[in-house]
Parts: sequence; structure tokens; C-alpha cells
Amino acid sequence: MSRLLLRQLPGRVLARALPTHAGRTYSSSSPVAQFTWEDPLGSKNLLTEEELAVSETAERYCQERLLPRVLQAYRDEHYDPKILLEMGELGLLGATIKGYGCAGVSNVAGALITRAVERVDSGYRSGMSVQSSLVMGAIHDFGSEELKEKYLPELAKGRLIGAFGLTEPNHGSDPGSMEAVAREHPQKKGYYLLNGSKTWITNSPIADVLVVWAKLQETGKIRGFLVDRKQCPAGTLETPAIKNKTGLRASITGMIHLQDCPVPKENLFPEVEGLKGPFTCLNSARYGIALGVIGALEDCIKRARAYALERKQFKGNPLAKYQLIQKKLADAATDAAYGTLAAIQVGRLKDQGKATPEMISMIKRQNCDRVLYNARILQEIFGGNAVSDEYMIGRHVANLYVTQTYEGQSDIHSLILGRAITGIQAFV
Ligand code: TGC
Ligand code: FAD
Repeated sequence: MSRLLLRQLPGRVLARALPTHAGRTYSSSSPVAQFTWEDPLGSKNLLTEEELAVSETAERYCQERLLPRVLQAYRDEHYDPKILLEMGELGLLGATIKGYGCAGVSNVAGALITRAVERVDSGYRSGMSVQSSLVMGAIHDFGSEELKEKYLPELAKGRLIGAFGLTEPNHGSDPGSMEAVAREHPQKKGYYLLNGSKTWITNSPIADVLVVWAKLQETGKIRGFLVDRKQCPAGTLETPAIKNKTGLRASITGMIHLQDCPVPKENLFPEVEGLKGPFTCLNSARYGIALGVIGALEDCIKRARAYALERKQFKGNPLAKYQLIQKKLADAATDAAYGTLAAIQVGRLKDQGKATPEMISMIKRQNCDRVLYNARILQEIFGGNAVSDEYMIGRHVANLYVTQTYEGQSDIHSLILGRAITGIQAFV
């Protein structure tokens, strides 16, 4: 594990330092058994000391450094690339990778980082997930040793920024039909020429390296290419930003246009062929989202609870006194708690090499759906004030629509699960 990441860690004290605002105490229960609304099913008990410490480091950074800037960033639709440098300083990027300057923590610890970041904003988590799981993950799993040594340490520090181009204007849920193509350079030996367009690509306008999936003309098979902006002659690579988004405004999203863009053969991922390349990286990113979005829901619960206790209606009663309000909080807290346990379980299996893509589809779908549903319901507690961005709930709701859509829209994950359950493919 990275020394930097460890240095930030106050260790055991962390668990005890958590607020212990509890419900009732019962004379029949053990004195150590307590219900806390922030962690109703006691998921912390499943975490190792190291995981608790990583989580605390990430939470502290996010609350102290990210939270103060998110409101203005969201209003301005601005992403500050320094965020990746700060995360790199703390060892939060590519944290599950062993070696190459990365922390080498467990999958659960990696997901606790995404939860901490997404507690502030899904867009900040997006920028980090793309860098960590989709770009560093792709290079680590499929790149040559030279590519790993050249790019991973710089990406881990946030000195280079990465983007991952799979989705195209005409092919989103069905990336197997992609049109981007790579052919041997007719004049320059040892190079491919890439042509095609990708859209809705997180980080693309500011990316130094872009993992681009394209079909090799000779074989028609999908292959992964590392496009290094510095190596691209003028006019061969354009990455315009997509502006005026209705969600994820604190992240930066754009397109990738490749026009006869020369890419050296050593930047081709040598072994992997077909959709299992991008989908292997997506397994890790989808896993991170599954616990990440719980952070956003937990923030909605915290804010809605505080508002309901403060706001008085009818005879001076706090909203929190009314049953309908309590049910909204109970539903949301239950889904957050169940979602957390499911994600920890799949993370443990992933660490042991026993997680399947269907398990990840199940928790990505369930958690994103429940989080979006509950966030929309909790928004009602704020009444008209929910419309003010200063109450911080509308931003989560808008972001969570995106988390349900990208990395496989929820209905697509239903079909992946349906195929696994019935043996019949429904999406072709
Ligand atoms: P299908 O026949 O199912 O599979 C084709 C090949 O791929 C392999 N494969 C996987 N391998 C590893 N992990 C997985 N999860 C895999 N899923 C499939 C499969 O074994 C097969 O291999 P082989 O060797 O036999 O060729 O392919 P299909 O074309 O029928 O796929 C359909 C479907 C629905 C499963 C798939 O296309 C899908 O998941 N669509 C959703 C698209 C998606 O997730 N796009 C994500 C874009 S990246 C993004 O959104 C980043 S946002 C990041 C951020 O900002 O946080
Ligand atoms: P479509 O595929 O057109 O689907 C539209 C609707 O139809 C969905 O509800 C879908 O579930 C449904 N549908 C499609 N096919 C079927 C079917 N067979 N049966 C039933 N329903 C179906 N992509 C990247 O490659 N890299 C990135 O970094 C990235 N970042 C993103 C950031 C943002 C802010 C956004 C919004 C998207 C990003 N994406 C990225 C793209 C994202 O992965 C796609 O938007 C997503 O995969 C869905 O594709 P689509 O938008 O083309 O929708």
C-alpha cells in the first residue's frame, strides 16, 4: 500500500470517531450493539483496519477539499484538473493496482474511495473512475510492460489525464457495432491510422492519453489503442467538450474525433481482442459505481434528515414528526444499507477472483436504480427549497440519472441478468 495513503491514516481511532447518534438502547441488547442511522446494518464491522483507514483518508479529503468547491463548479460547468493531482498525491488513483506507484489496496477499499468522492458529487467520482478503472485498468490489464512503465506512474500521480472511448454517436448500448476503424498506415511502417468518432466521453477534452476501442480493418475485431495526444499531428485528433449538460456538470465530457490519426503499433494492446477488452475494464468501473452511488444517497439522507428535523409545519411540528416523512427516510436508509452490504460482498469475491460480471451487473443496476429512486423521493422533503442548488439535493438527483445510464443503462443490466437466468439473449 502506498506510503502516502498510509501516512494520512489515523488508524483505529477512526471508527470510534464516527458520530454515534443512535436510536434507542435496549436493556436486552449487548451494550456494544447500537443502531446508527448512518450505518444501519453495521457494515463497518466487515471492513479491515486498512480499509477503514483508506476510507477515512478519502472522506476527509473529499469533505475538506472537494465539498467547498462543488457548488460553484457545478454552476459553472467546470472541472478543475488539479483535482486529479490532489487525488494522486493521496494515492487515490488506480488504488487497487499493485506496483507502478499505485497503492495496491483491496477492491473494497477502492470502492470506499469512490463512495467518499461520490458523497460530494458523482461527476468528481466519474473523472476519478475513468482515470483509475477504465484507463489505468486497461493499461494494467492489457498493455505491454513498456506501456505500463511509461504511463501508469504518471497517471497514478494525476500528472497525466486519461479518457476511455467506447461509446459512439450511433452505438451506445451496443458497442459491438462500433464504426471506428484502424488500418495499417499505407506509408509509415509500424503505425496504424485511426478513424471514427466517440461521444459522451468523460475527461476527453483535457485528456493526455485516450484509450480508444476500434475495429482492426484486416480482421474486423475490436482492439484497444492508446492514443497519446502528444504523438498526434495537428488535425488528426479533436476532443470538443459537450456543453450545457443537465447532470454531471462538475465533470468534463466531450467527443473524440479521429481523422487518419497515426498510432504507433506499440500502443496497441497486444493480446486482447473483442468486447471482453473494454468490458473487463468496465467490470471494475461498474463495481466502483455500485458502492459510489451509495455515497450520494447517504449525503441525500443526511441532508433530508437534518432538514426534516429543522423545518416546522402544522402547529410547529418538525416535518420529521410525520409518518410519511419518516417512511421516506426509512426506505432510503434501508436501500443504502442493503446496497452497501451487497457491494462489500461482491468486492470480497472480486478480491478472491470469484466475482462474475453478472454479480457486478446486479449490484450496479440495483444500487443505481434504488439510489435514483430514493434521491428523487427525499428531494420532496425539501419542498420548494429543493429547487435551490444550495440545498445540494437537486444536483445529486440530476447526477444520479447519469449513473443509471452510463456503464450499461439499468435495463441493459436487466437483460444481462435475464440472459444469465434464462439462457436466452433478449437484446439482439
Ligand atoms: P456479448 O456477446 O455479451 O459479449 C461479447 C464478448 O465480450 C465478453 N464479455 C465480457 N467480458 C468480461 N466482462 C464482461 N462484463 C463481459 N461482457 C461480455 C463476452 O464473453 C464475449 O467474449 P468472446 O470472447 O466470446 O467474444 O456481447 P454483446 O454485443 O451481445 O453485448 C451486449 C451487452 C448488452 C452485454 C453489452 O454490449 C453491454 O454491456 N452494453 C452496455 C454498454 C456499456 O456499458 N458501455 C459503457 C461505455 S463506457 C462508460 O460509460 C464510462 S462512464 C464512466 C464514468 O464517467 O464514470
Ligand atoms: P442507447 O443505447 O441509445 O439506449 C437508449 C435507451 O434504450 C436506454 O434506456 C437503453 O436501456 C434502451 N435500450 C437500448 N437497447 C435496448 C434493448 N435491446 N432492449 C431494451 N432497451 C434497450 N461512454 C464511454 O465510452 N466513455 C465515457 O467516458 C463515457 N462517459 C459518459 C459520461 C456521461 C455524462 C454520459 C451521459 C455518458 C457517458 N458515456 C461514456 C456513454 C454511456 O456509456 C452511454 O450513454 C450508455 O452506454 C447508453 O448508450 P446511449 O446513450 O447511446 O443509449
